[in-house]
Amino acid sequence: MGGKTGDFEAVRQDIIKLLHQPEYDDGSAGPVLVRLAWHSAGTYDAETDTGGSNGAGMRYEAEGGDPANADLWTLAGVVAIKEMGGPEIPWLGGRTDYVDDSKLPPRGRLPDGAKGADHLRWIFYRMGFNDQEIVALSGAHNLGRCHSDRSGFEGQWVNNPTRFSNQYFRLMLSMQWKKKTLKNGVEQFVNYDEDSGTELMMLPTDIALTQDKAFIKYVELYARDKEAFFAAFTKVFAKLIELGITRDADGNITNSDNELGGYHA
Ligand code: CCH
Repeated sequence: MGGKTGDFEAVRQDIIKLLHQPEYDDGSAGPVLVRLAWHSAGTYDAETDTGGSNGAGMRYEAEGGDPANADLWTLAGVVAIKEMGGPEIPWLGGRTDYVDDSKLPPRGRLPDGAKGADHLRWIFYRMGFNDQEIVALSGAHNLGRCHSDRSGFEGQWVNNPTRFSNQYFRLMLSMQWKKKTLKNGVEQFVNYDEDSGTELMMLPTDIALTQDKAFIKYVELYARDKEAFFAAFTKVFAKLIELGITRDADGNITNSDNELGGYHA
């Protein structure tokens, strides 16, 4: 990818074009791209300064070796969020596709949806997030769905999973969530709405946000105040995709072998 700002505008436009996928899930590649951005960044460990989106280390886990680069994954996430009605998240380029082997994160750094509040804290504190930020980030589950052939969980969190909003928090509080064991033995929470005939779901980690004194304060805030959620999500997603990256005043990344330098988009 070239170094000029204009190049990223062209890339943004290309990403927008590929979002519309009539044959895929709910007609959009947006949610899965947001998850891609999160997984590329969410391996970060502040203590050892390993993982994170810089270096595109995720290539090494991907079967078939997808050579897409680290900037593209994070940019696709922010473009998808905006196109789905979400906030405009500040984004800077300059990540490299080079990663020192010793900086590759071990497996198991991403959260397990079957667990509870302690696990969420263990995972997200490691990246340097606090309780408020954990709840704000979880709001991404307003988008997309679970696929039993990928995670074992099944279904979507909200009725319109390609529209970014605070509906996930609203439903979390307003509906009765019942534990359900799927055919594959996986446990999740569901709400069946007789009027619409639809079943919505929550992961055990989502429900854990309502069962913890510190977390539920923020769930309540974001459920009643969409603007507060959008502002918090903007800040925390921007932080997520910059984990492990330090920049100089011009936005150039200073802590990686980065011949191209950084650029603002
Ligand atoms: Fe997530 N997520 N996520 N998630 N996630 C899944 C799907 C999406 C957890 C587990 C799962 C974040 C945090 C967590 C998205 C964004 C974010 C699935 C279903 C599981 C399981 C995967 C499948 O079967 O396809 C857990 C646990 C946590 C703990 O906090 C964060 C943070 C973000 C982004 C900021 C998005 C988007 C999806 C939908 C993907 C799709 O394919 O539609």
